[in-house]
Amino acid sequence: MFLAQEIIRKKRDGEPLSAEEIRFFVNGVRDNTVSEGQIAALAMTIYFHDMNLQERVALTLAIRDSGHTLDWRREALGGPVVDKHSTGGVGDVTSLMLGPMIAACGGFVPMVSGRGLGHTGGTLDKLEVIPGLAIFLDDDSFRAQIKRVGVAIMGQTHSLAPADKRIYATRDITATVDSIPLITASILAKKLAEGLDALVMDVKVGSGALMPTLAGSEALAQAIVGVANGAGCRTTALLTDMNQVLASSAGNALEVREAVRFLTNDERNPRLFEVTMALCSEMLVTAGLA
Ligand code: IUR
Repeated sequence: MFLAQEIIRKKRDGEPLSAEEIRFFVNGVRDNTVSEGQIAALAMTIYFHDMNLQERVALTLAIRDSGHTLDWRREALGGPVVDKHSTGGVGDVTSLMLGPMIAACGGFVPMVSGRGLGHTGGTLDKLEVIPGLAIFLDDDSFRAQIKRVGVAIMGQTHSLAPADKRIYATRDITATVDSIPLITASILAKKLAEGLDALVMDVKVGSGALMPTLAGSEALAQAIVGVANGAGCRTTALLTDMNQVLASSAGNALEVREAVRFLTNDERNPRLFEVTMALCSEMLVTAGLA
């Protein structure tokens, strides 16, 4: 048994936290026994003191395990479960091509996607423009679609990494969003809940990126690769340019149309083609399909 304020004090005084302390705090976030003020205090002390690799892995796994996680063993899929995640860009519609491309190569892509953050659109926002498309699937339909066609993209349900929602909401109003250990845990907790064998991160670099400097993007990419592999998921990252719009279009409906035109070979913007092919080959290699 721990006390949230003692965990905050320990981190405030520069001592690393144990996996048990981190899990206790994160479960308290989920169960509402840890207050918003306590989340804010711990986030701020992590912002200033950083976290070592063990703490980062423990934070990621504790947030992942705060909710429902997917396990594909009983589906006997016969191929690796792999996903790609981008830190967000303008005209970044690569997920809509990579899902079917990887499925066509024998991989299985259970993509749980989010909405846009800041000026970037999320995959969910894009899919929502297709009239009648169900963007929230129940567990059985999601599994059945993965088994049948190899790819499914859906929105994050309340049961996926629920502690992340409260932590992110508190970071957003306390100037603690831009902390590498907190960003890493937030992104990876949700991705690792998909039960992946392999993950490729597309970390954007440039004026339109989450991390505006090259050094910041490199540090984030290295943090994500280190933590994800430490958590048992084979992971690599590419740094890709976000000084310009990635596609020929920007805007949810236009980008979905461009993705379809890309897949049917009617129009392939060279920049979008280069990034999509680079991510696709990285996914195939990381997942062991090539
Ligand atoms: N995306 C996330 O899922 N979490 C974060 O903290 C950020 C981006 I910043």
